[in-house]
Amino acid sequence: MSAAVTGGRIELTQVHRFPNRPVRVAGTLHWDILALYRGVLDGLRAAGPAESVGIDSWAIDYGLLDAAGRLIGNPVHYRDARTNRFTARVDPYEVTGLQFLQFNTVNQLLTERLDQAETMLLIPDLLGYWLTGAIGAERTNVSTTGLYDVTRREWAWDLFDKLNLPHRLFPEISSESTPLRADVAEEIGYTTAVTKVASHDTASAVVAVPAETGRFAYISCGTWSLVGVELPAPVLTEESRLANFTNEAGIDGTTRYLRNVMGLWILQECLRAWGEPDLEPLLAEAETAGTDTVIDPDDPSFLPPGDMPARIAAYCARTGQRAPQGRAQVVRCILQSLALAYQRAVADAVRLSGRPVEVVHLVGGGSLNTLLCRLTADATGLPVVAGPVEAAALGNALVQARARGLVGDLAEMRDLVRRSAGVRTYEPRGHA
Ligand code: LRH
Repeated sequence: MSAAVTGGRIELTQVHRFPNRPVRVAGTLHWDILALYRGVLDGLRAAGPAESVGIDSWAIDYGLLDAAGRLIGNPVHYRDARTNRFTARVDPYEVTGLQFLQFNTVNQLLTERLDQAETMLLIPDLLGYWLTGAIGAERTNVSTTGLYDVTRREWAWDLFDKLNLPHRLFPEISSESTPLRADVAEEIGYTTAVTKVASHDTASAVVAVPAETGRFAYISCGTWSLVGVELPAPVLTEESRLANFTNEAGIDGTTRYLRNVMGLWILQECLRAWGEPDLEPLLAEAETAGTDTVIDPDDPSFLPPGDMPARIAAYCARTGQRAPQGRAQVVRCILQSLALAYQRAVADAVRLSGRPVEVVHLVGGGSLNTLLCRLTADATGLPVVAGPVEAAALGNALVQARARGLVGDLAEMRDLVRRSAGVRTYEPRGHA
């Protein structure tokens, strides 16, 4: 995406899009990281001379470098089965404040042989290293590893010793901009600098939430749905741990207090299983498809890629419910189940943080799904403000714009989003 700030607005333009297709090799699910890097280079070339570049991606996953700075193997996908054996957390909640997800970075690292590894780089830091040659870790993403001390705002060094993880792996947390390597500049046709943005996509998306006051909840709605509130400090209580809420770092010292809900992944996998039919007609049918069936989107059976319609049917059999009949009912079942999961997460976030909420901002690709937005407004009993769609890209660009003096604090960035991006409000229809 290229972005420009002009005339009190920020405009995004899509310049290049490339697929992200994981690949299973000898039983292990990997990211095709070199294909992604090629996509980045093609995108930078197509964007033409850019004053600055910022990188954000999904969290948690990483590549390992050897002592010569070479990548050791292809990064493994967090949906790979290698972390299935983790059924309880290994990192202390009172230190990391992180929700338990079996695939958290810390757990993934504990499955690896690390003797050849010199450095661990999270995905955006790895791409940044290839572009610039500079090694560093970006804070918002570091906060998703289970190896970050949320109170001290540093790597949790004590924890490395307890878990037998070598200190050398973890690069300094830095926020410096770095110029491109000369050979990369030559390849894309211009030079520029990589600006450190909120490299965790969800953190970037939260920057671009067009909230007017602090009394909002957000749903960053894409493959995952990240549901929560923005706070000045982490909540590390026992109740919060039991509710599996996470305290991820946002920009400017904010805390993203949220829960991961499995999200549109379940729908995406159904579409894949059905041979990628058009979504629009299915959503139209799902409007009136009568089914009361509700799944728990966070059931572990929905995590790995596979035949999702069959897994939904199996879940219904296990929970004594009538499986949805036909595609429209399956879609309806997924969306109403997500809306209920959002309602629970918003209610829990409010209860556990004490932060009152008047509106739910639903940002990301899911904001185009009118049925999901409507069901969410109905389930939460709150107005849902849907949009911007490209929230992560906008948040990424806003932080770059700020580094160049084009916009001020978080409130100003959000003003800019409100002036620039279209949003649509869904009022809740009365509860029965
Ligand atoms: C969303 C996301 C989310 C993480 C998951 C791995 O893209 O970054 O915040 O928990 O991917």
